[in-house]
Amino acid sequence: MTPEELNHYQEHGYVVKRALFSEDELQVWLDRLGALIRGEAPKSDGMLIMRDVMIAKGAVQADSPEAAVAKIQDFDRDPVLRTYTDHPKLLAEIEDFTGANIVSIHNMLINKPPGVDGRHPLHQDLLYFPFGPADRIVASWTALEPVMRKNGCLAVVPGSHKGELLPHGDMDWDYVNIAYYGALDVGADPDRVHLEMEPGDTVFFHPKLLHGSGRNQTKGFRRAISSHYAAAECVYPKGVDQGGARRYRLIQGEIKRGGLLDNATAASGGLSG
Ligand SMILES: O=C(O)CCC(=O)C(=O)O
Repeated sequence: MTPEELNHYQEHGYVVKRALFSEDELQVWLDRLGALIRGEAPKSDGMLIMRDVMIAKGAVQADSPEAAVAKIQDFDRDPVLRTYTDHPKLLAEIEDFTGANIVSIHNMLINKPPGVDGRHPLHQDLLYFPFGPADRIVASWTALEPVMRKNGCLAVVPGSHKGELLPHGDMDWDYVNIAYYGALDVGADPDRVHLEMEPGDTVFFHPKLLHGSGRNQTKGFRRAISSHYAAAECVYPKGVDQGGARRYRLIQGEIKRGGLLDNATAASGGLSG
């Protein structure tokens, strides 16, 4: 990151790097997404292929297997998709936020098919990461195809990362996908910026940044690939359940005593020495 990009991130809670990946690089992940949905590639351990709620409830009929899927969660053990999470071009940027010891904590492909509601309410990802400091956690989100307002691009509330983690809950909408919780008390219409992006553009954002996405009103998909990273130095507050950390993986650097992965391995003896 340049000093200007880091300033932008610190001030607004996000920064977009244009054309970080080429279309050839993206095609490998798009092909794998299709193969997984069609059952032509094996689901890796822990992977969840999540159907859209409107399809699952029979409110809309999908005209292809692809059109039924909202997202694929937790692809960290998929040998093809994890080349995104582990990509040296990404890690070079991620290191500016986490430092040298980088842990993979979550990843997903968002498919956003046409014909369903598919909105994601404004929320803060820190809800899913009960450890800190929050400033040492960061998301990458890469457009796999053109992403614009019409197909439900990301919307962010600049500066919201400077506030607290808000209470979250269920939205009062007819159809909301499982675990798409929304931040409560955000006000009727907070000032949002819509992040229109070309394939390969990548946004990095803070876990307290309020963000969400609109409905896909086109006939195509709006696909993106995303990973979350944390510094191995991150710690859980006393008494917080650390069960989720069992799935975390060190990508670069070393496990730190008392940090994320040391706690996760505590049951099997923790770190030696
Ligand atoms: O890509 C999107 O539509 C939003 C994804 C997101 O924010 C999430 O799944 O937490």
